[in-house]
Order: sequence, then C-alpha cells, then structure tokens
Amino acid sequence: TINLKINGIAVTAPKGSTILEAARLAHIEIPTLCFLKEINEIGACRICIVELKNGKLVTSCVYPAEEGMEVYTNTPKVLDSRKKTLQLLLSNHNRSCLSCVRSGHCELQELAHELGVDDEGYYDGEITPSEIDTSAAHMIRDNSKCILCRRCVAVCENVQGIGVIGANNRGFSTSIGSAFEMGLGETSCVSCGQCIAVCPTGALTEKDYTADVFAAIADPKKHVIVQTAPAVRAGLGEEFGLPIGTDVEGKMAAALRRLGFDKVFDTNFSADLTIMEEAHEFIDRVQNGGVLPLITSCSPGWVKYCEHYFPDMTENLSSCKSPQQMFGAIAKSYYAEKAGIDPKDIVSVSVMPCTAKKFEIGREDEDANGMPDVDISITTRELARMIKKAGIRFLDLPDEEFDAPLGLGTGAAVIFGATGGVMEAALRTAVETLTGEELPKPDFTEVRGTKGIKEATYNVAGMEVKIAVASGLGNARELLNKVKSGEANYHFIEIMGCPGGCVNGGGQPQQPGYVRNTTDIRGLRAKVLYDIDTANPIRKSHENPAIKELYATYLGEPGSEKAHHLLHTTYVK
Ligand code: HC1
Repeated sequence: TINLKINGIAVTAPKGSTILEAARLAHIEIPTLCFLKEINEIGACRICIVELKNGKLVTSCVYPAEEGMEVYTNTPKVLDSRKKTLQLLLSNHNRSCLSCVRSGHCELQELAHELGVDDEGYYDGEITPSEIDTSAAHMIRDNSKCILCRRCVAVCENVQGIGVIGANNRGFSTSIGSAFEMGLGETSCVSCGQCIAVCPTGALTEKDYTADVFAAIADPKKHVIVQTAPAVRAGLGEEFGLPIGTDVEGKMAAALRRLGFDKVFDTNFSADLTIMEEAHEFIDRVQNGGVLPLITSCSPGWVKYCEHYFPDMTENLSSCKSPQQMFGAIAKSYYAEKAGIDPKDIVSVSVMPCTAKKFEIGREDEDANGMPDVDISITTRELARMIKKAGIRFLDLPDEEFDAPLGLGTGAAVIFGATGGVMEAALRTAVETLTGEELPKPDFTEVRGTKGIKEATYNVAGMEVKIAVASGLGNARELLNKVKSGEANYHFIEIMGCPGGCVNGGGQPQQPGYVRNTTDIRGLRAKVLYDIDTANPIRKSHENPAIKELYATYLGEPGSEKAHHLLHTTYVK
C-alpha cells in the first residue's frame, strides 16, 4: 500500500492507484470528463487537475499516487484551472442546451453548473466549422457539440475493435470523424451505439423516431402494437431516477398502455420462439453434419460485424431471425389473422436497448409478409422521452401485465438480455429435447457473469457439447480467431455485440463517466433479468403455453416450411 495525504487527510491506497482512485478512498470524487477506466486513460481534458504540494498541477486520472505525497483537490488554483478548461470548451461548443436531448443529464452541463461557470461565453470567438452527419441508419453525429474527449474513439477502437472514427486534422481544426470525412453510414460501422452510450454530451445521439410513434398512435386507422426487449425493463427506471438494477417491467407495461398502444406485447414471447427454432437448428446441424459451430444471430451489431469482418463465417450464423424480427413476422401473420386485422393496418413498434435494431428493421429478407416485419424501432431512452413528454408520472404507476398472447414469455426468454442468456435458454430446450428427460435444474451457471469470453462443456445424451459465449466485438474477434486457427473448437457459440450483452446496449440510459468507472452497471442490470427468470414458474421456452399454441395451430413443427418462411433469414458476404 501507499500512504499519502489528500487535502490534509491521511489516506492509504493500494499500490498502483492513481490520485483519482486514492481520492475516492477519502470520499472525494474528482471531476472527470474524458476518463473511462481501462478504455480511455489519456489525461486529455484536464478537468481532473489537482495541485501537488510544490504547486504543480497534474491530471489525477493518470498520475500515480506516491508514498508521502500531499495532494490538494480544491485549491483556488485548481478550481480556477478547471473553470478555465470548461470556459474554453464552451467557447467552441453549440450551447443550444434548452433543446438538446442531453439537457439535464449532460456531463458538460453538470460540470459547468457544479463548478460555477457563470460566464460561459467568456472566450467566445471563432467556432470550428462542422456538419451534422445523418448518414447512418441508427444515429446522428453533431460535432458542434463534441468536446474532443475521444471516449467514442476509444470505445470503438479499444472495446469493439472496429475503429471507424478518429481525430481528423490538428489544432483548432481537430474534429472526430471517419477517414476522409466519410459519412458514418458509408463506413463499416456496425451500429452498436457504444459511442453514444459513452458520449458525455449531445454530440452523439440515436435517430429519434418518437414523433413517428406518437403520430401512428394518433391515427385511428392504425392498430399500433409494441414489443419490449428483455433488457429494457432492467434499464428504463434509471431514466426516472431509480437506482441501477431496478426492475420496472410492470410500470413499463402500464406506461405503454397509457401512451395509447393498442396492444402491449413482449419480445420475450419471440425470444422463446427463437429458442424453439434455434435449438432445432442446432440439433439438426449436429445430427446431420451441418456447419458448426452454430453461432447465434440475434444481435444485429454482431451480425453486421460478422458480415463485414468474418464473411467466411456467415454460414455459421444461425438462420433464425432475431426475436425482434420474429415478433414482427408473427404479429403481421398469426396475430393479424387471429385478431381479424389487416396486417397493412398494423404498425409494429419495438422498444430496444439497442441502436443496431434501427438498422436491422431495414435489412433485406426481414419482411416475411411482403412488408417490414417491424416498422419503427426506438431505444430505451426514446421510450423514456415519450413517457416524459406525455406527462405520465412513471414512478406513481401501478404494475401491470403484458397482453396475451404475444406478451407471454418464460424465464428463459428474459435472460436473453444478459451475456450468456441466449446460450442458457437454448441449452434448457436443446438438452431436454435430446435426452427426452426433464432437467433437474434449468440453471447453466457457467455461462453467466460479465466476463468477456466464457466457455463450458456439457455432457448431453452421451455427447460432449462444447460451447462458448462472447460479448463485445473485440472479444468476439478474439474468440473467432481462435476458432479459425483451430486453437479452439466448439459446437455452439453465443455472440452479443455489446460488452455484457443487451443490458449494456447502445440504446440504454447513459450513465456518466464517474458512475461507469465505479459501478458494475451491466452486472446490476443483468441481476434484474436473472431474478425475473427465477421468479417465473415457467423457465423453459418449450413450456411457454402461447408458443405451444402457435406451433399447434399455425406453424406446425419447429423448422417447418411455414416457420422457415416467417422466422428465418439470409446474410450477405
Ligand atoms: Fe436483445 Fe434480443 S436479447 S438482441 O440483446 O435476442 O436489443 O434485450 O431484444 O431481438 O429477445 C436487444 C435485449 C433483444 C432480440 C431478444
């Protein structure tokens, strides 16, 4: 350990700590802006400046704590330096805060307020010219609000291993963008939205479709249905001030009903359906010499990544559509028939923790009924905006249920939202199908947890089944390279594009850097899903009564011609 003094108070910190970490042990949170632990440790923004005994100002996020050191975090010199840094940032910043989507939870705004920046125009002068990039299907880049913290660049490069954005030009002309200033939509960006999740300001935002949803609901000729992804219920509460890891499933259903949706359904229903089809596909590939490993295909960021970066492995992808798309295809066929509604009058809306879902709804071969399976996909954040705009007092709402039949899901379905959940759900069904026996316990705990890559081997009906799970595209690449080189060998792999899975998706509520650096956000959100699973009396997809009825009365068997037509898709190389 190291002993030092922070503001005159003795602190003992583990060896290797930075001043920022040591200060935390003394219950002092030094403000940060660019710093993201293990992702962006570049000491660039200089907000975290502190003063050493000799009067030197240093950046505490990267400066090591040393034995005997005396550090001051709040001297006039420190406070003045931080304020000047903010004033300089604000002098080149689009300050239309009133209408900015991040207003109220913008890290720059919060710091300016906390540090008393009352003269934000002090250094006003020339502004770096910029254009708004709307070329991508899922997001908007507005560099007039960018503060060059490079968090987006770091997460794209260091976590996802993609690197489609970086700093262009030098000095005052520096801007974040793609090579040759291409639009993001023209690059091999996979729409994961992790850059949006870490952006401290309103520079990066999802494309907002809430106005289209309000318009559809207001149209009396339209039957507007909504599905909510597993992970949304584990994140939405944060937008209303609830602690990270609060289950708001019941309030969310109540809010959607009050927004005016004609039916409030659940993606969990079609996650169960995905398992039926995917477990069948897995068993079929194993028994009939199909391409292995089978790799899950429900994460559209991952699917796009596979197409761009591992095109020779697209045959390994499951042909199953994602639960979002399966839901849409069933809503405009089975449900429409059952309810006596012309599918052309249905507007199918999805609420997703994901930005790549906005891209997925427009993919080829995602239109089983001659029209898009899903019409509008909004993020968890957009849903929160709608609820606030409509004046619905979310926290006061009662808990309500989803509507039947497309609102019924099992415990297996809800864990899709956490890394390892799809694999666990598939194993619950595949193992019981192969052995013909009931599992004594449906838990496959080896694939749980937020580790980037997980592996396990199970003995199923006399066969050693080797599986692996990866989340985050950097981890996916590492795993796939091992498979390609022959170093590792599996039968079944789950890959999710975002680290930790959908609970940490690019469409989830944004948490500020200091929370991201100190809290296991994805672990807390995942726990919500595992708790819902445990509390559900039905924990296996093949036991979902609504799914059983769908097969018995409409689809026939998993893998049937009708199921193939509606529920499976194709990929591009
Ligand atoms: Fe996901 Fe999925 S789990 S991809 O992470 O397979 O987005 O939550 O909805 O489609 O079910 C996202 C989450 C989601 C799909 C399911």
